[in-house]
Amino acid sequence: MRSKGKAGEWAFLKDMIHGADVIIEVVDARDIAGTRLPVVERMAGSRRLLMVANKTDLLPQGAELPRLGNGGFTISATTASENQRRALIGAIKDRTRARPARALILGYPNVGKSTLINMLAQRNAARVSPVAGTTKDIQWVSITSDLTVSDYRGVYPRHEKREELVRKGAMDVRGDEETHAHTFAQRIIRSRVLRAWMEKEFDLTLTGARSSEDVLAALARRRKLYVKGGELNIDEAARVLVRAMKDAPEI
Ligand SMILES: Nc1nc2c(ncn2[C@@H]2O[C@H](COP(=O)(O)OP(=O)(O)O)[C@@H](O)[C@H]2O)c(=O)[nH]1
Ligand SMILES: [Mg+2]
Repeated sequence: MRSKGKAGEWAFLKDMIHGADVIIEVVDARDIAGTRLPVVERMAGSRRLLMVANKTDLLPQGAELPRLGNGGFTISATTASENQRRALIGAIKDRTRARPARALILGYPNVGKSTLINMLAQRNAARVSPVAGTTKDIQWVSITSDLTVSDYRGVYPRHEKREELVRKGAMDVRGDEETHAHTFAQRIIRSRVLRAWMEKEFDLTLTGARSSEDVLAALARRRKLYVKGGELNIDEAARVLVRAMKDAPEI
């Protein structure tokens, strides 16, 4: 487990987990297996653990909601109804008899932990940002008179590969968009779902696109992105694609 490589961080988290009544593990509904935190799950124990799969609104149209075991919850923090909000509060409180209950929210960077808290609290209590690594310290937010939830920075397994973190939206790639845009463009070529998404998102056609260069060139052409002298501005196309990636139907 790591976050900014700070020594003692893991020991701190362990204490936090032991002190909390409920552990809410937020995962990305588009890649549940890839955004789980097995170490946290083990430390929390199944009785206190509530898995919440967020961003269901980004799943491909017509896709079935993932089925989670052990009373897990699927939600879109940005579009949840009042009924869903109440149901989630109920599910959290069902995990403990303690009143007030203290729930600790943990998950990868950018899965929507802060957004989820703001939705529950019905106010902007936690800072939300598309940039991974925005929530720095632990922050307790009161949801109801008998439920308090904590916001914390994103965590992930220590040995996780950088490309995997990028794929999961857990790492800030500003300044290095081109490399990542090429990787993503290659996935677009291979995935029918991503290809259809990109064609619709940017109103273009990828018929005949065989390489990541073709994909970025198609985007540059469609957006009329040129450098001086009339060549396509692939750098800018890469930045546009990277910005759009976080809302793709597959990660
Ligand atoms: N489409 C969509 N975006 C979301 C959802 N929840 C959060 N986001 C976005 O994901 C990004 C990261 O959210 P944030 O709450 O800061 O994530 P955190 O790092 O886990 O606290 C922001 O751009 C949010 O607007 C959701 O349910 N659906
Ligand atoms: Mg946050």
